[in-house]
Amino acid sequence: MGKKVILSGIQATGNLTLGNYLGAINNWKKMQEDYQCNYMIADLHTLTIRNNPEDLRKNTLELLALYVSAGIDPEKSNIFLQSHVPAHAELAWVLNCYTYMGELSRMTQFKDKSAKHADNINSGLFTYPVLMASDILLYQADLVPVGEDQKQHLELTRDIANRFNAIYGETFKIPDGYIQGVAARVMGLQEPKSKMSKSSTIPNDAIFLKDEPDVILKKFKKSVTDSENVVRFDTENKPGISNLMSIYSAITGKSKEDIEKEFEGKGYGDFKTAVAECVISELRPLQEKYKELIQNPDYLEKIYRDGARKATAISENTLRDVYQKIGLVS
Ligand code: ATP
Ligand code: LTN
Repeated sequence: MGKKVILSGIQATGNLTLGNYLGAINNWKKMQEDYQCNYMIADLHTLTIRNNPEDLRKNTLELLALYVSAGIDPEKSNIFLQSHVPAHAELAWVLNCYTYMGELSRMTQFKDKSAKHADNINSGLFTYPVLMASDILLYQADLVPVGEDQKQHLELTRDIANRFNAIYGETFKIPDGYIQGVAARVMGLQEPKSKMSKSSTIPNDAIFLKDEPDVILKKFKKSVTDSENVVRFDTENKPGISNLMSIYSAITGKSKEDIEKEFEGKGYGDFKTAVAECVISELRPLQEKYKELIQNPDYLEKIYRDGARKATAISENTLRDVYQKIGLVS
């Protein structure tokens, strides 16, 4: 039996955060040895909000460099840009015709993003999950490693695939989510009740992977806590401290109980510094590699060209099967 297949992606909006790293990329890295991995940059999804074209191009290449700096190895994993592989947009059109308005209306990401971009509630934002389903189903993915916030989109993907298979016979593999780790949902440092997000406009709320060490330290020092001054895990009453504990635990591998013991009798100041220091040293090698890679556009181009070739070959097989089954003349 061949290796199981993985597919995941991240939109090319701005800088990656510690949330993207701990919730997604860090898991991607671990899966490269045992799975056939496909990691894309969801540049078509990025169009659902307005972008400056030059920024989009720049963000896309920076994101590619960050994937590789974070340990995604182009020799082991297939790395590509979604827009370079035509089958994604093509299958999305077909699957739009097998997805109900009611289903899409229930998506919480759509509701959140509509509230955030009230002046641009476009139909792409509404059908965003159908394009995501196409990304996954084209590769017959077994597993989709994402953060907690994408769970609802994965459930919709499974519903669409089951519906299609029920009408036309076995066409799509039904994918499972892979939502793992203590940091599947990293919260904002200023607003620890909402997720850390790369498009956040709240100052000091997100740690960006490219933040300098002194900036990281400053952001953790300023992070919102509570007045108890006891390091104890309690997401309801102590969301700030609990979030810092999850970050610390994800990086050091220590359990919540160990962390509580380690900081018994110590104040928040010491704890915040320890969290900042572990994040700084976790990110140091990534940042050094990034500085090198971003100077080497030829190498980045080679990665996405090779990736597009491989991804096109895989995805066209599935698309051809779908077109044939639904009755399009070949
Ligand atoms: P945006 O602010 O542009 O919506 P985002 O930070 O939510 O971006 P996405 O591109 O939507 O990032 O997500 C990329 C991956 O990172 C997904 O797998 C998502 O689940 C994961 N992710 C995003 N934010 C977090 C978070 N705070 N904690 C854990 N995982 C996260
Ligand atoms: N919607 C995802 C990004 C994404 C994705 C995918 C993730 C687009 N296509 C396919 C997994 C599989 C997000 O994280 N916002």
